[in-house]
Amino acid sequence: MMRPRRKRSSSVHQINIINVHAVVLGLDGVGKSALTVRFLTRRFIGEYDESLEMTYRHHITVDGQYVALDIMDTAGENTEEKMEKCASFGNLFIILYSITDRFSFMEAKRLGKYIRRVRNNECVLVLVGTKTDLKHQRRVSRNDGLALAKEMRSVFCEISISEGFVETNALLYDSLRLHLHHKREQENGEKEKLSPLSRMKEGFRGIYARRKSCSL
Ligand SMILES: Nc1nc2c(ncn2[C@@H]2O[C@H](COP(=O)(O)OP(=O)(O)OP(=O)(O)O)[C@@H](O)[C@H]2O)c(=O)[nH]1
Ligand SMILES: [Mg+2]
Repeated sequence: MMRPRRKRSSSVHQINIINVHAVVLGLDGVGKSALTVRFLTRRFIGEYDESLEMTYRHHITVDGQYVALDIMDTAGENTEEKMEKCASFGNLFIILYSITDRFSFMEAKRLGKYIRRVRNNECVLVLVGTKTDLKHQRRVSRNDGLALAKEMRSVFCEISISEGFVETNALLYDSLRLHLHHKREQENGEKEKLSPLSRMKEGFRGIYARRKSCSL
């Protein structure tokens, strides 16, 4: 005898997954592929045969939140066309320079400014100085890095991808945490804009503004 079908309960547990599109940017040789591979496999691989652009999908849990991370390891010259594509794909941008290479720092500045101009506040920027193990070849000071991060409204850290497994891993988690926090803030901002309370607040602001202008 066939069993009667059970009605689906409306309280079926749904897993909430957030999609994150991360883009790793920077001049040739700063460690974009090394960082991406570290994120994905926890290993450091010294050399990569080709300078190919690759996007990987990785599932990860951050503070109990499921995240489907698409991470784009960019390669080649940072042309206007490529930058446009990256800017529209990503919502989390990890911009690398090598602390041993002043030129790569200037490129990081150009890339960061471009992303901020195109995406304004819709995204999170993370500025990363790599190769801190090469202390004696340092050409970019930590203060320069901090100042640039401030200018492009990003967070900042310096790491060695080759030696610092823990710090590289922490960078990934902290970047995702920051992204989730930013997303929540933006959503709350949107909600507040639409809520009756915020409309009331707008009303009050209008009254105060008018009063102020009257008293002038
Ligand atoms: N000492 C040291 N070497 C590193 C570090 N990160 C990457 N490298 C080396 O730097 C070189 C370039 O690293 P990649 O990861 O290929 O750099 P990339 O930015 O992907 O370069 P392109 O794909 O050519 O744009 C490789 O020889 C890496 O082994 C680091 O933290 N310390
Ligand atoms: Mg590469």
